[in-house]
Amino acid sequence: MTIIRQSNVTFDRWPQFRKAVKEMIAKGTYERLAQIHATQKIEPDGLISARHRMHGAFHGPVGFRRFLPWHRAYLIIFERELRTIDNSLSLPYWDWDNDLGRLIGVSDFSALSPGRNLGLPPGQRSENNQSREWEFNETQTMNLESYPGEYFTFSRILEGGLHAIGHNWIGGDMANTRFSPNDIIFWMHHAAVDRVWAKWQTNNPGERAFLSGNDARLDPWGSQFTIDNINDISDLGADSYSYEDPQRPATP
Ligand SMILES: [Cu+2]
Repeated sequence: MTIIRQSNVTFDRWPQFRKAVKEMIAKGTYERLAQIHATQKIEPDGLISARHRMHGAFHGPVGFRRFLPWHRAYLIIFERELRTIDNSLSLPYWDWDNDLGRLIGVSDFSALSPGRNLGLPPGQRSENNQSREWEFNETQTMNLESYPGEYFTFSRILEGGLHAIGHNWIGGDMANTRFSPNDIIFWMHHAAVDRVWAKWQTNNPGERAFLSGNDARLDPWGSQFTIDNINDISDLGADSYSYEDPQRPATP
């Protein structure tokens, strides 16, 4: 396995990463990928929703089950593009707990997004008390990694909790359910979510998304990914990857 996803705090290839993303933007690849998340369709009941049903918040139970595998495939497609340009690259993850709102490596880099509306890093006070405060905490992340329950509940807690918190704390396009991938931090935030899932999977080897038929199709990628192979990040052939652990305080 050659692909190791590092924390944004320790990632050592920012210049190469920026260059590759700029190239993706220039070629139109970045926009094409971002559009996949934004595409909508009209449901039989007349509601407009995301074509790929990848969020529980909008698609109920099926969405909660598709959320993690669908975004895992989406990140792999993004990482493949990066590596086509420079195969020394991998996607860093936003190390919520060590980064502490500093956005190391990505603070002044927003890809297609016009801007962010950031919340306050820990310990900073707003004068008018109206800014959103930093909401991540390490204990929450670690508790989720070792969450003892089943997949559905785990996924629901992860999507509605840490995942939603990150989108909203960054604000701007990131807080938009369609256009969030316009901001480069989208990919790193979702890698952080994916890392928590990967960690949880090693603790709960029997737990699966339990999707079948059309619900299990990770569209629009045809049969490239199936629920079975996407479950194991070390068994994805040339796309196999692993996560470098975040730095954690030593347990006494
Ligand atoms: Cu998201």
